[in-house]
Amino acid sequence: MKLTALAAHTPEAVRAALAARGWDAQPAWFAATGVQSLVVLLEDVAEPEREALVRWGAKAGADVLTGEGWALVSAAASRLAPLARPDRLPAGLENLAPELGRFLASYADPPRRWEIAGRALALDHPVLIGIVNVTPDSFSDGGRFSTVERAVAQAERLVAEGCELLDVGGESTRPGATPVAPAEEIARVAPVIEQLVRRGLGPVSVDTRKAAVARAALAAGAGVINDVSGLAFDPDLARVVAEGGVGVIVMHMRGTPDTMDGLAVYRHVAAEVAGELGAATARAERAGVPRERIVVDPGFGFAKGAEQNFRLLDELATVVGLGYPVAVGPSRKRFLGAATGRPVEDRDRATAVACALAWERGARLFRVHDAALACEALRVAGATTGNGTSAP
Ligand code: PMM
Repeated sequence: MKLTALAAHTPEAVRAALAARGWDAQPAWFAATGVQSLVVLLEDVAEPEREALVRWGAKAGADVLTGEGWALVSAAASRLAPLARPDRLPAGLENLAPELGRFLASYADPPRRWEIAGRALALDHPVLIGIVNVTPDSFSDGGRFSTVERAVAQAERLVAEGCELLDVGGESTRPGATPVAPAEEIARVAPVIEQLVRRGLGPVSVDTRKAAVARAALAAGAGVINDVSGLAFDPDLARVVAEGGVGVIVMHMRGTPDTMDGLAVYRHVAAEVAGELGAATARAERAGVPRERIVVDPGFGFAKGAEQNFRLLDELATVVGLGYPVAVGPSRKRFLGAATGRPVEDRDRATAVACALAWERGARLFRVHDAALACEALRVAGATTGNGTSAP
């Protein structure tokens, strides 16, 4: 007998092994995702549910680690699947089926498109979002592109380097930045968005927390709202997204740029960020935003210290498990400086590496200042790991 240890971090190795032995594409993919080992953390577990889980685990051959109110369940996807089926659920676990069913469905068939205004962006390859900041005080390129002409020139360069979406922002969200009145923010972003759309340099997203600014940006032709507050800052913003029929990036943060650094306290950063993002997407869906229009973003650097950002990058698959496409924005941020010792103007290589790692863990969209380096890194990452793209 000859033994080969297969790479098990994605279904790819098993799919390829079966395909090489004559299996058709579809059954090979389903079998490969089925044998993939998954670990789910269950919280708010009542005592009878915990007992039912332990009994099920012993019978099904799954590992169940539990404490008061929680359980970690580790098993192959195919073994977990019956727990998501109301007709095959063991008694006492009825509350588990809907959430687990949703997770398993998006795990086996991750979102392949993101619906934005009037079109969709395909997510079978890394999608670069180019940053066009029109703020006088943004932390990395503050002031350099503050006129419309300069913003357009920067946008042209970003598109030439491979960006598929341009993110225009008129308010810096770095810690301690001066808040900008809506009228001033509109005066900064609307003319730029109008010019970009007129020149066919789009689609365009607007980086704002405010409903009034979002409305003006949509009128100017924006197709996406990127809200760093995760629809928490302005209660009207979710409705503007829903009524505008546009895409939305729901980012995780806590507090406001002024207070966020003091709120970077987590017991388990990836699980808490995913939980809070789940609450934010529920806000969006309650306001009438269809699931297909929502992208989530863990918000690197927002209410997170360096170590927490790296933990989150490593455990990004936890955020991917929410079932929405994931965007990341590590570009030039402080945590990359903490690891490399490089100043803000020399962090594009570190950004490119962070993007490649994020792709490997399931991120699909990458918000960057310098597109050329990130694009190169993501081409290599994309060619190496399909991350679900080999699904038939
Ligand atoms: N970071 C910044 C601003 N907007 N939006 C999303 N979706 N994700 C981010 O990580 C993010 C963002 C801060 O960086 P900047 O001042 O360079 O734009």
